[in-house]
Amino acid sequence: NTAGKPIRCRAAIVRKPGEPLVIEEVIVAPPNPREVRIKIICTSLCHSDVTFWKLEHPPAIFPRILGHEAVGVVESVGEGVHEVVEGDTVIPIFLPDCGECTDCLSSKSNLCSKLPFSVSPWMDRDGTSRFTDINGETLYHFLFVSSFSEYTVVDIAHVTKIDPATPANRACLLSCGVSTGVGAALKTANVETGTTVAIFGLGAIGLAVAEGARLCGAKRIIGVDVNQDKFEIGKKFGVTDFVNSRNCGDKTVSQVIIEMTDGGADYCFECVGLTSLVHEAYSSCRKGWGKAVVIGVDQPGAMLTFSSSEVLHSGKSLMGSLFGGLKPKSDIPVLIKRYMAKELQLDKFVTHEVDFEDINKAFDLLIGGKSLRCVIWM
Ligand code: CXF
Ligand code: ZN
Repeated sequence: NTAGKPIRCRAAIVRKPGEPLVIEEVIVAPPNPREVRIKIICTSLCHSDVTFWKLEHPPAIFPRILGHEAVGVVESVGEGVHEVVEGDTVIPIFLPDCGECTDCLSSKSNLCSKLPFSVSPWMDRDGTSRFTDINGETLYHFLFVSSFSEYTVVDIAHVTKIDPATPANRACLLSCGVSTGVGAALKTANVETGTTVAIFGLGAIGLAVAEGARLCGAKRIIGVDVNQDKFEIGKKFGVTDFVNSRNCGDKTVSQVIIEMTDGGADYCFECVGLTSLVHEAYSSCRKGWGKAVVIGVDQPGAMLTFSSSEVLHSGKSLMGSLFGGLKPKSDIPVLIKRYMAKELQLDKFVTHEVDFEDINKAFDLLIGGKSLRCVIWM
């Protein structure tokens, strides 16, 4: 029995920005009150891992254990944890759900105000780390999850219990990217049957928006990308039309979409993280009721510019969507049920699977645009 004792196990550590991860022995402390220690079964690589792996500018947040899309089994729980017990199958999620604050109690928000979301290198509640290397040096956390480790410690507000029958290499996808895209269509935009959707960027998130829009019964799903090959891939996820943004001649993408749809799409999703594309997405929305949803993450401080009249005369909405507007503890089990009922399709997101030793291959595949999701088995 390991409860209450430090655990020595393997973790993939980023020592310097952009350098290959190194698998080392680390010490994982027991969980503090309201924390859970989890044995990771498998994890998958999301673009945010790559973004923070490369992040150079000071202060340097290294050495660090990345990884935030995962599934695991509870090894032990800290004081005051009653929601899960040893042996439960859980998904750690970067977005907290304390269950007590005004936002968590409201069906209209997924932005917990007791533990406001930030990109912190520590545990959420007390700003400390549970990881040290074998020389006693502190290792930083990532997005309150740090799943590139055989064991990790996660605050109970960031833990969702799931059906243990869910295949692990599918469950982990719901921990970040796929949930974000599917949720943005289902929950943030609330796409209606028979409507038209435009998706800017057909990476895993954009394709997950397509999957969500398909589930909602959208009639037309227009994919926008610079890479023509994305149309064939997109078709597997319900994309019906394609705009190659490099091939629009002297027209803007929004002009092309407005012509294709006789006035604009009902819902537009920005899944790249470029303010210029957010503007194009807004312009591509139908006046009167169009909704533009921002999912992509641009550089910190990047600004959006809109003229007063283009907003005033438009009647459109511009919405931000973190984790697809989903409330982790209540909405993720519903997505799992829909997967088990063969409604929500997850299989086609997994293009590659590797063993933990080969974690750097997962980085190469994602950076090279070869993979949607690469599952890493611990
Ligand atoms: C993102 C969400 C926005 C801030 C950075 C991290 N989450 C997961 O990929
Ligand atoms: Zn992510």
